[in-house]
Amino acid sequence: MEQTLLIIKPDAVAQNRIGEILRRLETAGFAVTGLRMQTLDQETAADFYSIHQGKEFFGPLVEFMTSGPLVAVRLQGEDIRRRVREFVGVTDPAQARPGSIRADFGTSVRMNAVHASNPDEDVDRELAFFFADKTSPQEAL
Ligand code: 3AN
Repeated sequence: MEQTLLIIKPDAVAQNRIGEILRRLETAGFAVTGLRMQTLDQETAADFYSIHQGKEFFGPLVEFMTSGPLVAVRLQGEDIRRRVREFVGVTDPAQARPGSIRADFGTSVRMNAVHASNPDEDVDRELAFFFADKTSPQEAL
């Protein structure tokens, strides 16, 4: 079964939105199979976003992602990578679908409340930053 990574970013955590975002994901039918709160150090954040190294927003992005605790959420389901990306809305909250997580809780392109892995990128690599075991509770039963 396909898995993906969603991150509740430091802006959303600081606004006490953890529960609301998890509620929306669960209500939409996405199964949470892993949950971890952590504050990234600069090196780890830079490694996580290494695909953006050299871009003008890279430094501020790393600053922001290390500015406070985040919550990593592992989700599992059929076609989950594409469905979660669709669900959270596009990168810029101002352009995101009304009612989407980014439209409701994001305040700028940088502070856009959540990260959702891009299916065209290495999702397993992203998951490995937060979840050592790849086995979901469902699979272990
Ligand atoms: P997404 O998270 O929607 O896949 P990416 O992968 O293009 O977007 O960008 C990763 C993160 O980098 C975004 N979530 C956002 O926080 C930040 N970012 C992307 N483009 C910009 C930009 N033009 N200005 C500031 N931050 C940006």
